[in-house]
Amino acid sequence: MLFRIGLLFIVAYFSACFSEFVDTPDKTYFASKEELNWTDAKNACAESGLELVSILNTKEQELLETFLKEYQLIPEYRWNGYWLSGIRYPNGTFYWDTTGTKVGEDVNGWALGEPNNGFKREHCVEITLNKGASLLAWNDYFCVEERRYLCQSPRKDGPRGQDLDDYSYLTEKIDLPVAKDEYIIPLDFVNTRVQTPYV
Ligand SMILES: [Ca+2]
Repeated sequence: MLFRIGLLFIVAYFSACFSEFVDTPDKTYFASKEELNWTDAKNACAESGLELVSILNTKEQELLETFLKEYQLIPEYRWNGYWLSGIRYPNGTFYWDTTGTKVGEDVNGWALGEPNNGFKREHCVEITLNKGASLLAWNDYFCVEERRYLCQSPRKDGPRGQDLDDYSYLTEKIDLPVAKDEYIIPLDFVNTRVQTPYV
């Protein structure tokens, strides 16, 4: 009896941990159902014993794309992408937060014209449609925006990144031009997409 109760508890615990992810048999990649800002997404992965996805080489880019295609998780439109672990460090260079390696060192997945650091505030890396095409690509974007996110099982070997002392610079309040309580982001990527106000 105690064994059964213990088993039920364990199942319930892990079900709760992974309930925020799309139910797929994949043991490497996990796609969230919810949308969070980048820092919250990083923490959400960690709370489930996972880490935000980093892409270190062409094979990993292909594996991730295969996962998204296989489970029909490809973004339907440009603004429906996923956070990855890449961030612009205070020194201006992009690193994969989870491995501490430079973004784009062995595989260049940036969309055409990216990273463009719009308003000098696009510090986080997302993977989404490449300017409306069916191809997936990376884009730097505002970390305060809420996105779905991709976690992966922690790497068993390879480089490990160290957490920064302070991630708050990523999600600091952004003062953008305001029009009727809405922000207009005049990026060539989006032209006149209407944003909800940052808070
Ligand atoms: Ca960008």
